[in-house]
Amino acid sequence: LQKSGVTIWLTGLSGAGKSTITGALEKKLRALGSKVEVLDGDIVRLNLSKGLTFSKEDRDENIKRIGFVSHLLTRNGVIVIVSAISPYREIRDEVKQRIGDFIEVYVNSPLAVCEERDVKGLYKRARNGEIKNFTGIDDPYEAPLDPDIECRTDKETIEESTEKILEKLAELGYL
Ligand code: GGZ
Repeated sequence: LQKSGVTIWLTGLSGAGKSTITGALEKKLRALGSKVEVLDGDIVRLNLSKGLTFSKEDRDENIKRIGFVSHLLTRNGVIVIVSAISPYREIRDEVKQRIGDFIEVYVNSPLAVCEERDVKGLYKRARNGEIKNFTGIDDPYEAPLDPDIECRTDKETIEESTEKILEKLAELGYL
């Protein structure tokens, strides 16, 4: 019997740790023999969503496209890991309804911590005004009200965050 696919959707600020958790989770799932695909916002924006800006309209369009592809994969038994800021609640909820087999993970680290890490130097540039509409600085982030999982990446390790997601997958029968 083929197991049902599922979309694991990681939402959170830039620098919160979405990509890091995604990488660790992908590795674990592959080791377990699962079929996995990753849709990472900054890579999707080089391909599927090339040319889209960071306006609300374009962010929503980006999320719709990612949601569409995730749906196709999910219904074919793939475990899809999405890593995208996806700052707007309404479009996240819409995608969740559409896909059904969906686990929302709030990758939550305080803005101050993300800004302190500033892995790519983007927060500094946003503070300087070199980048406009940067999430958390001069653009909104609407946190999930009732996520399936919350990872406090400022307080827990990558391993702990990854384990929580794996446990949830097992609990819901996706593993
Ligand atoms: C937020 C931005 C912006 C602005 C460029 N706001 O941490 P990163 O660098 O590597 O990933 C972020 C990525 C955000 O793309 P998403 O597709 O995840 O966003 S959304 O879901 O809102 O469509 C960040 C970089 O692009 N980046 N400019 N203004 N992040």
